Amino acid sequence: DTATHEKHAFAMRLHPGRADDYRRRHDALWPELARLLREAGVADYSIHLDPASHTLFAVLWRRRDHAMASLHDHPVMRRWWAHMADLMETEPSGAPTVLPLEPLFHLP
Ligand code: RM4
Repeated sequence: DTATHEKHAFAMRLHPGRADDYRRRHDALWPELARLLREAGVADYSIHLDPASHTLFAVLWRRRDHAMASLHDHPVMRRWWAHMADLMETEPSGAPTVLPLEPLFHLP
């Protein structure tokens, strides 16, 4: 419910030709990463690909008091990002490049 949760969307970039690998690795998402994300307040998380631009659109719900910022330094998150780094555009920190998305419309 929107009193306690908010929707959050952002984009990332996939390397061309890596969609199958990206899907396969997420089909086998580590249970400890799923647990970490849920414990940080994340739920109902999906990632969609625009195959023309190789842009990944991530949409999730999170608790308004979520702890997503703390994920950055978590060893499981860092290991997952290292595991994904050959597929995605990443920052020197190892985190995937995040392109902010501006919400412009919402039909409740
Ligand atoms: C993505 C990327 C994101 C992570 C998801 C589960 O490929 O690594 O940071 O939240 O996987």
